[in-house]
Amino acid sequence: MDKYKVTHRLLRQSIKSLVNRQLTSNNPIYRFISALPLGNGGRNPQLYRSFGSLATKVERNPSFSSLNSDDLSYFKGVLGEKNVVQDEDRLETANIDWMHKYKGFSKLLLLPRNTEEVSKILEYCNSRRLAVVPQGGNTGLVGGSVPVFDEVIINVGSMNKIIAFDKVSGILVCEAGCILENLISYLDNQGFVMPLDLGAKGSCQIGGNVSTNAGGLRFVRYGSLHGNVLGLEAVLANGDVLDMLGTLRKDNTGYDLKHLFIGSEGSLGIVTKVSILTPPKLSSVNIAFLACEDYLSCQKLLSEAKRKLGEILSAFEFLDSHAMDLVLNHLEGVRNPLSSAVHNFYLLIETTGSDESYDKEKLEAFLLHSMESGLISDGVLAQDINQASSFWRIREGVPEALMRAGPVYKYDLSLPVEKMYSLVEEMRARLGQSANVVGYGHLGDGNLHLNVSAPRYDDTILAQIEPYVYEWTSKHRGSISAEHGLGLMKANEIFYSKSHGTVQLMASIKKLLDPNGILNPYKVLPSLPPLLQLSSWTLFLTVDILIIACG
Ligand code: FAD
Ligand code: 2HG
Ligand code: ZN
Repeated sequence: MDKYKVTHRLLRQSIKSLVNRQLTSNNPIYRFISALPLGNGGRNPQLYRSFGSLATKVERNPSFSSLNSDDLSYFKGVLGEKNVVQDEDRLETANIDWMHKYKGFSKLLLLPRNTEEVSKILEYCNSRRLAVVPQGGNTGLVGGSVPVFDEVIINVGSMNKIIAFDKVSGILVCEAGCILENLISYLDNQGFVMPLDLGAKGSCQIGGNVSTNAGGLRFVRYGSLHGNVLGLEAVLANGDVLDMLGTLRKDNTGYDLKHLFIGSEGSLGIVTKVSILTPPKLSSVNIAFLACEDYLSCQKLLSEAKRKLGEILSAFEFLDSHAMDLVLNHLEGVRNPLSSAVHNFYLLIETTGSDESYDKEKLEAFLLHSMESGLISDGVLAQDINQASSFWRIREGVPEALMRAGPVYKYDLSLPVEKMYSLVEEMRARLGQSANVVGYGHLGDGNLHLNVSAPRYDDTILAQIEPYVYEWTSKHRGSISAEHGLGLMKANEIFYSKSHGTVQLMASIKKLLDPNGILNPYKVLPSLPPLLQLSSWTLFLTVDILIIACG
């Protein structure tokens, strides 16, 4: 018994000295790894350093193979020459994320056309220990959609068929490569709406949306994809096809495993088909663009809107004056629909209902009352569809405007609404003139998009932001990822929002479904030094079980 205790202590010490060299002690990954039982590694590391996070330093896992000519022949045999892409220009695009912040070095992009092909290539990659990164529209904002090193990129964009649509139930079944905007148009023609809408709709794929559990602009009305996705088909790392493509609203036959794939960012399998519940399109949509002078008024307006607009409220979005300035300065053809006076906050409120005169009356009465009580300082109601889209363009255009402004540090936080904007103000005070701190987001869902627009990517600025933002969020019991996921950027920060026990269980699930860790490595779960990656989770459990067994 004592022998085991001593061994365990020695192992812990060796791990600690290893980890100490790599991480600082105030980093939660340090605190986690220091509890692990065995360590070595860090030999001849191929290091990856991104600007996304101080802690984003990872090494290529040496257990992964490198591509060879036999691999290429195999893929060409399965997919055909033209779906095995080695063209440098196309690879360049697929290796870089939307923000141009994360860059990988993949030499291969595979374009399967059906589930069987996905299954064959994954089975092969698994047997050869070739790491892969599933990629959709590559609009992800956390570095999850691009390779870190030389992972093979798999994009199901050619799988873009609508399989079925039931006009009675509103259930849509489609392939994972369908572009979100195409689904929105298809449903519109059928008299239905997609429960998900977001600024990247022109490029993102439904498989990518499901894999990130994207939230978007109508979450306040239709809720999460965990509720709207009724079923899916996914291919596991070993090539097994999991058919969970149900179209039932109610099904309590045991564990509902589709949820594992919603929001797991390609780390557990490749989503190939999806079934989604879509609500009917209602005839009356109204949109107001409003100004508030302080954040408290925005909050009060939100609680009033929930109470007074209740069942017709379909969006409640906000942006501060910094976000508005960026949009006005960087996007062509965008103008402020309100009088030229500068306001501190802008809100976009949308209602969707079935009775035109009743809905409009309701919204107008709400706005009038809010104006009289001083919550709103100015406002305008869209008179036609063009005006409505110009209001949406302002809100949806903020990420693009930020991109055009230059380097940006993005934080996507869930926070209690009353606390949310204090973080933006504190960041402004911390950073002074060195950066432009911008706050906007889905106020109705308690989701802040804190963006720091800087003249350049700079470790000094980053050190002012992180870990402060994460600690602040954790202190207020928020989430460090409301809707964008963890990707590479926040894999090592997971402990700010999840307990050690939860992360261990997540890692066990990963190990079970993807024992060789080939699916989107270095993302979502914290990365460990190479030898730890090999077997740490099993060892962790084994040694702890031994200790428990030996008292
Ligand atoms: P990608 O970016 O290609 O991939 C994202 C992740 O999903 C990666 O980890 C990837 O490995 C994985 N993945 C992709 N396809 C599959 C698949 N078939 N199977 C398994 N894994 C897969 N997000 C929001 O939540 N709300 C918003 O309002 C919002 N607005 C945005 C606005 C803009 C302008 C931009 C650029 C991004 C926005 N995003 C938003 C972020 C982004 O998450 C979404 O755009 C979208 O969900 C990503 O889909 P994608 O097809 O581009 O996936
Ligand atoms: C949005 O709501 C997106 O516009 C992007 O989620 C947020 O750019 C961001 O930080
Ligand atoms: Zn968002």
